This record gives sequence, structure tokens and C-alpha cells, in this order.
Amino acid sequence: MNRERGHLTKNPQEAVDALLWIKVVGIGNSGAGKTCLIKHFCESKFSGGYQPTVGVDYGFKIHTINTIDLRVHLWDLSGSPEYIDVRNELYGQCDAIFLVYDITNQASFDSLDTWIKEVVKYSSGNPELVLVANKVDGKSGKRIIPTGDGKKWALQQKMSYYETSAATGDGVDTFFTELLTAVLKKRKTGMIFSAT
Ligand SMILES: Nc1nc2c(ncn2[C@@H]2O[C@H](COP(=O)(O)OP(=O)(O)O)[C@@H](O)[C@H]2O)c(=O)[nH]1
Ligand SMILES: [Mg+2]
Repeated sequence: MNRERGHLTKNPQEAVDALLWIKVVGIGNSGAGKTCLIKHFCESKFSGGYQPTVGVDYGFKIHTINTIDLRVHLWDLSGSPEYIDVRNELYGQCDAIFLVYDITNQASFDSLDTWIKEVVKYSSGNPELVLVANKVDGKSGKRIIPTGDGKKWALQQKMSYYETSAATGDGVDTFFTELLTAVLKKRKTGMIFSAT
């Protein structure tokens, strides 16, 4: 490639504009597994030690769908009330939100209504929303929330439902890939609309 001045095929700004940046936000009660899901997706690893997210955690991955490279930014918003301002900032203009609960923890399931209210109040731009039932591996205790209850709640909210284990990786790639495919589809539709 000719790297002399003036021989770039695109100027740097055009090159950056051509990249597809996707912003994904994970929400749900503390301990549900948001950080571990993001870590598993970005680094394919699981850490059993629990380090509660203070403020926000962040992950980045280039993920290819149908030969298109997506630059995926993933944010895990701490559930603590004092971080509401940070959460609100991050909700803005995000492409997708995944709402996580822990199938071994009743409180995390009971909080789903509160979380969805926060999303409705603060998010903008019509993000893709999915429900994730995490910890299906059984290693963190007995299942309390049956699949049917999770699916029913998701159906009421018109959200897709996924079961995952950030510990074994089961369902993690499927869920993120389907979520990103839906985002991509929405973007393409948007492009068609904006071009007419
Ligand atoms: N058995 C099991 N433990 C998990 C799973 N996902 C997360 N954990 C554990 O649950 C705790 C909370 O996980 P974390 O990702 O930090 O939750 P967050 O507060 O929602 O970000 C940690 O101790 C993790 O090791 C999972 O799928 N299965
Ligand atoms: Mg976390």
C-alpha cells in the first residue's frame, strides 16, 4: 500500500464513519451476572470471584456478522441507586439493552418490572431489549424461577427470552449474536428509510 501523504483511499474521518459502532447496555440486579456475561462474550472466560461493579464496567469486542465487523461496546451499569445519574447518561442512544436476572434468586426476578420502568423513563432511540435468565448451570444453587415464568414475563414485554450460563458459556454467544443481528437489521432499515 502506498503510505505517502495524499495516498489514503479515505480520509480518517470517513474511515471512522464507515465503522459500525454498537452500544450495548446490561442492566438487572447486582449479582445477576451482567459483568460475567460481558466478560465471557469479550474474552471467553469466567471468573468465580465476585467483584461488585462500582459505577460501570466496560467491555469491547469486534464481532463479525455476515462479514460485517461490528465494534461492540458493552456497559454493565451498577444497580446501586446512587449511580442513577451514570446509568441515565449511558442509556442515551444505546442500540441494545439486555436485562438480566438470576434464576436462583427471586428478588432479581421480582425487580424486572422496576428495571423496565427505568428503561422506559430514561432510554431514547428505541433500543433492542432482551431478557436474559442467567446461571442455568445449577452451580450457584437451585433454580427458583421456572423457564415458563421468565418466558411469560418476556412475552408480556414483547422481548426475546434467552437462558444463559456465564460460567459454562452456554447460550452466551447465541444471545449476543442474535441481539447484534437484530441491531444490525434495525440499522439497515433505518438507512433505507433515511435514504428515501
Ligand atoms: N454459577 C454461576 N455463577 C455465575 C454466573 N454468572 C455470574 N455468576 C457469579 O455471580 C456473581 C455475580 O456476577 P457478576 O457478573 O459480577 O454480576 P453483576 O453484578 O450482575 O455484574 C459472581 O460471583 C459470579 O461468579 C453463572 O452463569 N453461573
Ligand atoms: Mg457487574
